[in-house]
Amino acid sequence: MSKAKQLRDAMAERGLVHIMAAHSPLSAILAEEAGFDGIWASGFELSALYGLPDVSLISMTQHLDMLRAIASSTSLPVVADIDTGFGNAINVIHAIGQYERAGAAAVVIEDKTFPKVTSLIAGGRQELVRSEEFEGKIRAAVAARTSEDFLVIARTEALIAGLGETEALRRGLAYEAAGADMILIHSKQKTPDEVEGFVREWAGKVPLVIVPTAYPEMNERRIRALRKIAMVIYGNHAIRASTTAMQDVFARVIKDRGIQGVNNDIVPVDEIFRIQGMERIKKDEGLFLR
Ligand code: SPV
Ligand code: MG
Repeated sequence: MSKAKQLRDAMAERGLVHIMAAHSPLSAILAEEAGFDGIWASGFELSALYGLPDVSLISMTQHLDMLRAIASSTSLPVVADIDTGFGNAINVIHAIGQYERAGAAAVVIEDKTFPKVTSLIAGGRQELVRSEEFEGKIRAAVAARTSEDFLVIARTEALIAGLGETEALRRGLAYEAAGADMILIHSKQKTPDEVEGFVREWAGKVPLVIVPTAYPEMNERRIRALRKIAMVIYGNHAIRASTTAMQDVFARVIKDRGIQGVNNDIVPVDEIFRIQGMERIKKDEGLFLR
């Protein structure tokens, strides 16, 4: 079964899928082991991995290479964050072919101008393209996919840009009419009110996606109560969790002038061997090295 079909089936069966961000095959493997339904190949996380801000500095090739490595290291479906689609509808057509072949199950395309500015930054320059232009990008993405199961998710940044609920709803419906399989509604309000208001008013037929980073109290119970959300993306928790762990351990090593204090608080090397699949290598050596 294709990963795209797997993702569609998971939503149909469970009603809601939990998608965890990853910036590397290692983080994707850990997300799979923890029990998530899919992986978010996050532009924010990959930018941060390179020590860069998420403002369209990472190239499509860099993101695609990481997505390919992630997709081949996990059995979970991967949802690709392709930002604004790397240009106009022509660039989107090219990107869809590349991402589908690289093993993505879905893409999320957002209606901001290129280069974009990361959504959650205070006072960020948030400019949207005309709705008609973005509808053309969605139509192009739908026309370019080779499998009907491959999901094209349209993300509106209307709330992030301060354009209000009416414009966000209008854009969501226009993107659905253009062929989007789902609508991602993003908000940076500190409480769920803004997104909950949008979801209650949503009259479209396609399900919604949210990224509740700014309003973390929006848990599964609250999401399910709204009935229209089929996917929740945890947008940056892999890079934040690893940053927390590294900051803590690095500071202790410097303070202790050695690694003796942290040794029992971090996973043993054997655990990394397990994740890397060293067991398999030992078996293959026994079988094939002569
Ligand atoms: C990402 O993870 O790259 C996202 C989500 O697009 S956010 O950073 O919240 O915009
Ligand atoms: Mg992003």
